[in-house]
Amino acid sequence: MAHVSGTGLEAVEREWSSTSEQLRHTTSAYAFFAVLTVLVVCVPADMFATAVVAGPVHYVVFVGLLAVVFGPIILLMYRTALRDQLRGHSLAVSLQRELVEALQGAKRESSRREIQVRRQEFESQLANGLEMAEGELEVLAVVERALALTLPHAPVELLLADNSHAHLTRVASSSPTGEPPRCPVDSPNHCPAARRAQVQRFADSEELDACPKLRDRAEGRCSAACVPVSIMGRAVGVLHATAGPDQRFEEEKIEDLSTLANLAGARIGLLRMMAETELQAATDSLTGLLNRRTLEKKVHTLRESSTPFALVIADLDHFKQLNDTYGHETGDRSLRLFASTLSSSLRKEDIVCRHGGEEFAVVLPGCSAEDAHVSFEHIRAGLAEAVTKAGSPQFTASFGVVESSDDEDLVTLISRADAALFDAKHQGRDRVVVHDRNGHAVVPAGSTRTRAPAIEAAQPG
Ligand code: GH3
Ligand code: MG
Ligand code: MG
Repeated sequence: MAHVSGTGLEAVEREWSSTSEQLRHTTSAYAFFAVLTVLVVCVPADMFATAVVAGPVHYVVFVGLLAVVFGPIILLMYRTALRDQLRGHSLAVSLQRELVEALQGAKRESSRREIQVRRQEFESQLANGLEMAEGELEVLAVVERALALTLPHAPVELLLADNSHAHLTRVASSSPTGEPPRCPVDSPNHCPAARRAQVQRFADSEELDACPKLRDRAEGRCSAACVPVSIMGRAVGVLHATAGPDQRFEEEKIEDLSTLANLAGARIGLLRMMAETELQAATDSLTGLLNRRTLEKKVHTLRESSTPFALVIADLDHFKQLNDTYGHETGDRSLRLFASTLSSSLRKEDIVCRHGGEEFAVVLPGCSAEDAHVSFEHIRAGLAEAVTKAGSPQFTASFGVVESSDDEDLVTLISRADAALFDAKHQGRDRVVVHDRNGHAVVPAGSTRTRAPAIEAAQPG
């Protein structure tokens, strides 16, 4: 646009300078003509008038002669000057018009550049802020601040689906009144913006083609803009903003919301992917329990905080036989059942891990061996119930329990717990055996289970 105006301006300028040049030539020609006329016309006319009449009357003849000769010439010169003047005027007018247009074009261009610079600044600040956010909560805090910056005078919210992708919940909002728009949509499938993966603008909630979710709002009629949010290529949320029925959202604001939706969706997607990868690396795929490496890390953390703990090694009894009789898949199901029985029976802070094969390790922070014994007697009883309830082939488990001490590393502790487990197997399986740090079986107070004769014999006294 500015380029077109500039070209027009140049053409008019060229014409203007050629006209000025022409005017200069005309003026010089007129001057030359005047001198020539004086010499060629005035002198002979005076001589002629003096010759024809004497006395002062010869002036009348002289003037008459000049009028006859110069009348048409002056008229012609006047018309030429007038035409040049008109042409100059029209050129000046179009020059002025071109100038105004060029100025307007430049203004438009400069405001477009300003918007572009502001948007780039917003985008880079947002990307920076999101990049620093380490968890979804921090991402949502950045989103909330960005919403307040983008639409300081309108209520706006971010609705995001949970892990099942079925339910939308409000996870961030901003509003001048403190009241978010409260869109009643409950799932991405029921939101036109998320379903179509396209920005939706609604000028008035009462219009025929307005989103049904805009009707009957507490604040009455409204206009709205809904921007879909995609995470890992799937539209699972929406940025929803409302305003008065006669107030349309500027295109620039909608572009900012789209930028926010894109960057926040990408960041949340990345964080979810990283969490998933970390989870995969930390857990066992069959049972979902922590793996041995994670157990080692967690025990290391306990050691750093000098927290005492009980360690239990559990092993399914005659599991090979169960596999051989019912097949590997039934075996896998039994492993999952045992894992879920452990997890559901223990505290949140207990560390439950699949140690390998049909062997499990459990760390109970702050627990004595005696407490652990009580807990695992309950688990042993609970397992029988759970197996019956699940309709799986019956199986039992044996448990070896030890208590941590500051000077023993995890390997030593595990080998002590293994020894206790070995005793449990040796005594006939389906039982909990506690060992002290010397490797001696301990009968916890209140235990009703009788010890195996071999162990009884080994005990002093
Ligand atoms: P015990 O009571 O002495 O522990 O006897 P057991 O049969 O349980 O012990 P053994 O070490 O002889 O056999 C362990 C079996 O566990 C052998 C193996 O096939 C089975 N097993 C190990 N990992 C898995 C698994 O991931 N899935 C299934 N289905 N079976 C497994
Ligand atoms: Mg076994
Ligand atoms: Mg085993």
